[in-house]
Amino acid sequence: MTTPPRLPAVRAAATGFIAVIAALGMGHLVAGLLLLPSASPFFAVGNAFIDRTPTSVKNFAVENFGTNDKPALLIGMAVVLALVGMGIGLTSRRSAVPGMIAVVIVGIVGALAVHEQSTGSSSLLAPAASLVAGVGTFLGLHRLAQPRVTTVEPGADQPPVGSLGRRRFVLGSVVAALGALVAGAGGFALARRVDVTASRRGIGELIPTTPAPPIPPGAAFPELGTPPFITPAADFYRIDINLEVPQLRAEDATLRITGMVDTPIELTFDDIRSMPLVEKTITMTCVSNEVGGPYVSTANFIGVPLLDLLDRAGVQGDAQQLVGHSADGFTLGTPLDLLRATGRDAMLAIGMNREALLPEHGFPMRTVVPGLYGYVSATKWVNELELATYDVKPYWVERGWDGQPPGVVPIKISSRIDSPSSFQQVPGGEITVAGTAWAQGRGISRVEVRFDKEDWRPAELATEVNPYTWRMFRLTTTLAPGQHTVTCRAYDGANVMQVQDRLRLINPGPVPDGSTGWQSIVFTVA
Ligand SMILES: Nc1nc2c(c(=O)[nH]1)N[C@H]1C(S)=C(S)[C@@H](COP(=O)(O)O)O[C@H]1N2
Ligand SMILES: [Mo]
Repeated sequence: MTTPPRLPAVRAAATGFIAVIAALGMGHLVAGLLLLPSASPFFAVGNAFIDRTPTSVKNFAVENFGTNDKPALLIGMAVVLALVGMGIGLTSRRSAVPGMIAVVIVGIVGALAVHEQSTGSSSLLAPAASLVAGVGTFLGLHRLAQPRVTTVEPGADQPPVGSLGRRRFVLGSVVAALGALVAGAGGFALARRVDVTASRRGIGELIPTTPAPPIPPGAAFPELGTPPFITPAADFYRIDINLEVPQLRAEDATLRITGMVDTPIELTFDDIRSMPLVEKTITMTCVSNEVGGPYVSTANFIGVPLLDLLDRAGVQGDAQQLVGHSADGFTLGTPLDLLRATGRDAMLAIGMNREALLPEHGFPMRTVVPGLYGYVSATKWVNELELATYDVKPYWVERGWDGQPPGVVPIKISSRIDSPSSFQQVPGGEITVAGTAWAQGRGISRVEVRFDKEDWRPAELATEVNPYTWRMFRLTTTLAPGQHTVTCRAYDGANVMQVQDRLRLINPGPVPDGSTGWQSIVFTVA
């Protein structure tokens, strides 16, 4: 008995690698067929990873995995999986058994992630198909990868050893890899069958019964570098826990009001759309925004007052928070006292800037509570509003964040220099500093600007729109050529000054705590 020849290392590695891609492609295809993107093992593992981000870096996770682009995580996962695949191949140069066991283990990890991330037992069909594709591809390629031992008569023309075997292996690998890519792409296409675009288009322009007052001229200085007063929906900052934007149709959407209420109610999107719609100009902010950061935007939100909806259901006296449940599995809790303090300004929104919400901002419905950070106020893709005590722990509270007063604070006074930008070289002569300040709920009454170690000077404020919105400022001066530092600080409507001390996101004390500190920019005058 001779032992079978060892597989060449490259073929072994390729075998494992392609088996892994085949498994992922098939999983994605079946998830697409099922219309359950979260059943795709690749996304499920990514989301499970986000869920397990340790406490110390969760703020990092919110900021970086929460924004529009999550390539870092997805690319990192792809690289790790490629290496795992190659490793699996290399353990199986003599026999296919170790690799098969490894493929099955990877498959089980994927299935567990899907089980955790996706509801319904049918979602497990995706990892099951993945496993079958992975094992099948691995065994098939492993067989093709065996070098053929050809006995050649002495003196005869020899084909290069293994050339026939190599051709068959290369062909098999290419077919398997292409199949995997086509399956994966098919999965993406199928998941799009939920035609959100058509559903949004069907809604058309949203005209409020009670429009917001028009934005007065002079409310922003975009020509000087501030953002426009109203942020176009496509530029509105985005923060959420998802790798894939939930794809929901308005036609299928319902909102239930449950928990500590006299009569639970259920409303369809159409029910809500046909109520009198109000429009409010509101500036939203994320608690994870650093000093000078971009997670602040303003829109004309259109919807119905949340408190009107709650009145219909009848909130019981001992309820403490309103817990929003979302189609992505996310939950957040708004303290009822803080919600009530906003009167009829808090809303269940179905539109932004006269259009249906964009999918990434919660289409078809979300909540907006002015004056509070997003993580305690702004449930996107909301499908249930539950009245509860603080015993119910929403998503971030479960992960160690504060969910009730006094830990839940109103948005802190902040100001940001939009122009000049850091290390910008500005022409000599007159220079203008322009920026944005916000303290939703109290409004901004004053902004001061300081150059180098000079005295503070009052900046000119843009016209106030309402206390729930940001307020732009500007100041023009002449400076000597050379390097300068400009600093700004704002005061709220009660004349309270913005806190000077830098509070970074990761710090002792309540978590999360919005950032504080005065922003300084260094620039050069030519
Ligand atoms: N369903 C859902 N809603 C959510 C979140 C989320 O992860 N999932 N994140 C919250 C956070 S932390 C913020 S700051 C706001 C951001 O809303 P935007 O992306 O529309 O700006 O959404 C909130 N609502
Ligand atoms: Mo946030």
